[in-house]
Amino acid sequence: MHEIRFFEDTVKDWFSRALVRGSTHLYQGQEAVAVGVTAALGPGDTTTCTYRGHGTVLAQGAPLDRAFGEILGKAEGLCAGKGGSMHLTDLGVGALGSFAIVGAHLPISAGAAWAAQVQGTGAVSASFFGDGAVNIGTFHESLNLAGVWKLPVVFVIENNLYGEYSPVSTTTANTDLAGRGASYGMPGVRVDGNDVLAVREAARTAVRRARDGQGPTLLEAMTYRQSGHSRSDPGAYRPAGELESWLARDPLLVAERSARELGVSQEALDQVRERAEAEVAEAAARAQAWKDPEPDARFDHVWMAR
Ligand SMILES: Cc1ncc(C[n+]2csc(CCOP(=O)(O)OP(=O)(O)O)c2C)c(N)n1
Ligand SMILES: [Mg+2]
Repeated sequence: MHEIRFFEDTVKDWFSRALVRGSTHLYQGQEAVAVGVTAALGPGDTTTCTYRGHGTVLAQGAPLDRAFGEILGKAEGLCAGKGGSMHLTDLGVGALGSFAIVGAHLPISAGAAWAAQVQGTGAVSASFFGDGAVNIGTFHESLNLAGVWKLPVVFVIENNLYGEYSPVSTTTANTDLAGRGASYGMPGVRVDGNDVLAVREAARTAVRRARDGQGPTLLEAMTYRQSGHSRSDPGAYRPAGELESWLARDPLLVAERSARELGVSQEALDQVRERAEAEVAEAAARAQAWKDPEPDARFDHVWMAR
């Protein structure tokens, strides 16, 4: 979680200094969701996520330097520098992709789960998406098919209370999003998305269910993005005091509190944070030192109709 936080702080700094063009969607505040769910996954399991996906892909195990390299457009980046911030992908660790089209990846996770079911691999697929995706057609189609075919998939709503600048209640008539699981014959579970141990526990139950052939689960993780929607959004639409109340429940603070209660010393916790900070700084420096791709490389991996 510290690695993701330092990674995102670095990305925010790069974009605000115009070292990277375009936009980025940061994950500070939501780290416990990616880390808690992926902690319940094992080798061979897969994930898909959104354009707010740096945290998920890193939690799956993608290397810090190649993720930075991708954002910087370097040839050593995870996608040879051609995907950028919104499209981090690392098939080697089972991160099947980050998708900028809201809801586009739910059918892909259902498909990965179907492949696992047909091939009998025992693999589970987890799909991370925002509260904004629950009113997209693919949400209904994917959950329904997964329910009917009992696919080994965990659908994870990262409910951060906003879709772009709109509070959930202004776009969704029934804000009990977990409750929608009932419509598709699967359990719907709401969990504190800022408590990594609670998320891991809920995810373990869902993953076990999926692996046992009992089918999918809909998890709704209640969380908050501490930055605006994207680079250019200062988040001025948020009511006074809202950010502060969520910062008081920052997932890193919650995790440290849990660790202390379990007997971990403050010194050990400080070491974890310091090591993460140093690893992220080294990876960032390594990625910045990589050369830009050769101009001719722009035609590699591109399919052109003639
Ligand atoms: C199909 C589609 N419609 C609209 C958009 C524009 N858009 C980009 S992000 C976003 C908000 C999505 O909010 P949510 O799903 O809650 O995810 P969050 O950004 O909060 O993580 C919208 C509407 C899009 N990318 N794709
Ligand atoms: Mg949202």
